Amino acid sequence: MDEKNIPIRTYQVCNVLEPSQNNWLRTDWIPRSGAQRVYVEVKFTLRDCNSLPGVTGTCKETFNLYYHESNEDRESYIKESSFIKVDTVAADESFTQVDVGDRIMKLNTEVRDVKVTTKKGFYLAFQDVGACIALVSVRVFYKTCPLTIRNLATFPDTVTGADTSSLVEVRGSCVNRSEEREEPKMYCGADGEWLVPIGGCFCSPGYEERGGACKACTAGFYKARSVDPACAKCPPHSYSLRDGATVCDCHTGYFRADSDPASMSCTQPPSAPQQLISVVNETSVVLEWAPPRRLGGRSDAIYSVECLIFGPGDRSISNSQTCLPCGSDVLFSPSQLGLRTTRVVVSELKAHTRYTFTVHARNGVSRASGAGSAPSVSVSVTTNQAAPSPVSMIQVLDVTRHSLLLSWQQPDRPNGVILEYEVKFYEKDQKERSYRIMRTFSQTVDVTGLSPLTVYVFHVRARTAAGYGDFSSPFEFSTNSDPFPLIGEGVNSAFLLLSVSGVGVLLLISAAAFIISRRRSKYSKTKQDSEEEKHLNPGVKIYVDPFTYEDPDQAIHDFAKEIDVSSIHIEKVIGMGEFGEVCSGRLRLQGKREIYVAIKSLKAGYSDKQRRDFLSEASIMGQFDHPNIIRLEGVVTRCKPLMIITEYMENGSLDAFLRKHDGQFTVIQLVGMLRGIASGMKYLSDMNYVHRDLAARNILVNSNLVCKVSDFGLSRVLEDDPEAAYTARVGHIPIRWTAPEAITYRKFTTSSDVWSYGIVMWEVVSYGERPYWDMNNQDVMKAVEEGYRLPAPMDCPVVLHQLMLDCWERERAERPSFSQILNMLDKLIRNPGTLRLGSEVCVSVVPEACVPEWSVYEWLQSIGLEIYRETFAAAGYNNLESLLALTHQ
Ligand code: ACK
Repeated sequence: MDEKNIPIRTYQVCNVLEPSQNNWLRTDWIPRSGAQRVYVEVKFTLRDCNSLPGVTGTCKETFNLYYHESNEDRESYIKESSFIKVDTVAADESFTQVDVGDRIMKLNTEVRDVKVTTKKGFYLAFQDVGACIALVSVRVFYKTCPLTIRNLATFPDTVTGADTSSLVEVRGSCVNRSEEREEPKMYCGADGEWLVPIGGCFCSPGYEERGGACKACTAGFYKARSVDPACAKCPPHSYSLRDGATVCDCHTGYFRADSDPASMSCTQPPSAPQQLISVVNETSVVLEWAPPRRLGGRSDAIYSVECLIFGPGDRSISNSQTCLPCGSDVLFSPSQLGLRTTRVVVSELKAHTRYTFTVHARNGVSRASGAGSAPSVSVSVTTNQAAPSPVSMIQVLDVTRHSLLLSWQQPDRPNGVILEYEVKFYEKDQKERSYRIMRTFSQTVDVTGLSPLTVYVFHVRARTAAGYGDFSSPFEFSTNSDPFPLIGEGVNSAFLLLSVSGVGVLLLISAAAFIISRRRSKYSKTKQDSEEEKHLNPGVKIYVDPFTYEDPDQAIHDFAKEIDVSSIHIEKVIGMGEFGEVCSGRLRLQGKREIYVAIKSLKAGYSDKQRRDFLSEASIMGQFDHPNIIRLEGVVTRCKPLMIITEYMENGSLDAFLRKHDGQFTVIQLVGMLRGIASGMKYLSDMNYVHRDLAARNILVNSNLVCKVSDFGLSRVLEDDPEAAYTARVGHIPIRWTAPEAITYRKFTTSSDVWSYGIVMWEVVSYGERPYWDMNNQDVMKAVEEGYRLPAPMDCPVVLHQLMLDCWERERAERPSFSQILNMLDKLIRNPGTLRLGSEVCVSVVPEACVPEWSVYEWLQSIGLEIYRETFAAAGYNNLESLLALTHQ
């Protein structure tokens, strides 16, 4: 009968009075159906040996669970020795049979899991060694991560991996009507939970996400690109009649340019420009107009100016005039086509000539509209009489000691018949104080009566009926001085020499100035950097980088005590460090009691650099003095091997220690460890020391569970940490402990140490689990970059996980300081109620922000000491405040 007196069938055995029991019960063959780890849930009842009258030491209160993997589904006999033991199962609740009618029966449920990977199936067996036990039910199951859709990718029902920490990497496939944004990936955790979604899909154009699927945009809506988040209403003057539109069609009379985005309204070509006016200035015309009345809903109207010239037409018809496009010599400023302004200056026109200018307006949809010529407005003008344009070029044809023969071209725009040219010239030295004028009908002039070896300046201008044009720009020529027949040659050689050397000197001066200015700016930057970085705090000790010492031995001398090797007694090797063995032993210094120490030694055959790196750890450690920082006892440098002696930490490194004691500590104890680490880190950060490799493996634990930060070698981040991964940009970095900015651009700060501290918190609460499990470094970096953060470990209070998440803020300025973390942990320790699983508590790193209600009894209960309730009450400890006064004694 069960607890409710309902009959149940059981397998039972109760040979408690007979010694040497070995009774076996075996299941049929169980196919494993692809499972790699199966769970066995056993329900059973067990009699309390003490309640059985007359039993001796032979009575047991446990049974053993075994399994045997096999491909045979009908093995008739399996040897005992072929079974592998899963566990010895004890009851949480045993029962005492008071008497037959009034018994208190307790049903136990125990679950064990076992890896089954080698054969098609397995048998389970139960071994009784003398208990009084009834097996009520056995349920065998395995776990899967159920089919799910994440980021629009479908992930199939996936059987979990073989090990409790294994993650099965699963690639998702994009749901219907979607396309890959970045390869969708997730991990199936051992508990059947999906973890770390990376990448995903976008709904295709014409579709949007609704309820994890891609649904077509309805009529009147559209989606042009897969990256667009959702369907949007058709923009003005457009429509969509069918579902799944990727673009909306334009209403009649409205258009879309090729370059218009689908989100833009449909538009129209512009109407004609308005109010065209012209102002003639001799042979130039200024045209100005107003923009079209209708711009068609666009702002990209441009204008072009068409120019027609009226000329004498067919000579056989009197007075006939033809109209032709203007020649390419007409200038338009700023341009003739593609004008965005409403003003243009047309110059270089012929004098006394009739022109028609037509200004056309177009916009982005003028071509799409298919309309022939663009709407326009025209004006006709006749240019005025105008003087000839200046002569553009004067050449010298012949030179003598007293004459220069010059020639030039007719001006580009004579604007009429040229009646004569006027030549003005003067000696260059004289400037225009005295000049001479010569006039000529031809385009050459022989200028005589000049002085030898003299530079003259010439200007030429033309005259028509409309008067003189402007003078040409100045042209300089020199007369000869025999025996130097060529103009200019030799004249400037001295000057040239001077200039060359002058330029040389100038270059030298500027180069020197440049170098000096660079040096100065670098100096000032260095100065600024160092000032900024150190924000020196008077009275606070600042860590000194031993690598700033020219002589490393001086640094060691300043920060570490030399120990005589005879006072060290090495006992055994406890591990391997980067530089050699790590041993434990004893140290007896004169006048002090003997203490246990750890001894790191530098193996023989080291290089100078190795020696320096090895001793740098001692030079750093020797500067610290804090209960949560590993203490340096001293160094041996006067004889070989070189040694670094530190205090001995009985429990070794924290990660291994926690793995060894999985699940054995209370939350308060774990928080106590974290508090110690935070306190050590606060001390380091106050000293301006950035650790760079904070991880549980670099924390040591002593026999009192006190955690101390260790591993201070400067080179260690780059070399000796087995976790340090090589990345192309940044060298060796322990990726899963390091803040993104430190990975990406080597920005190592106290805030990046805070990030690592968050990872250490996660390691501690999960009893040494590997952060991000067996994901590879690339995936870890990608996931973190995409905002993924480690989930709360099993049984992790919400407050602690929130604190981890705060440490993993992307913006480093948003992360808490070690001092805030320390405050927070202190508060949690003082108010253990906040550490209840999933409790709705105020989560804050700001001191005094939250103080939950919690009784002394609840506190005692949470640490398993509720039996002392009365004792506490009797001693007057009635509220949590009063507990603060408690000492160890
Ligand atoms: O995990 P462990 O036992 O703790 O193995 C490593 C090994 O030496 C190589 O570093 C141990 N170790 C290092 N320093 C100390 C120390 N001060 N006290 C105890 N063990 C230490 C560490």
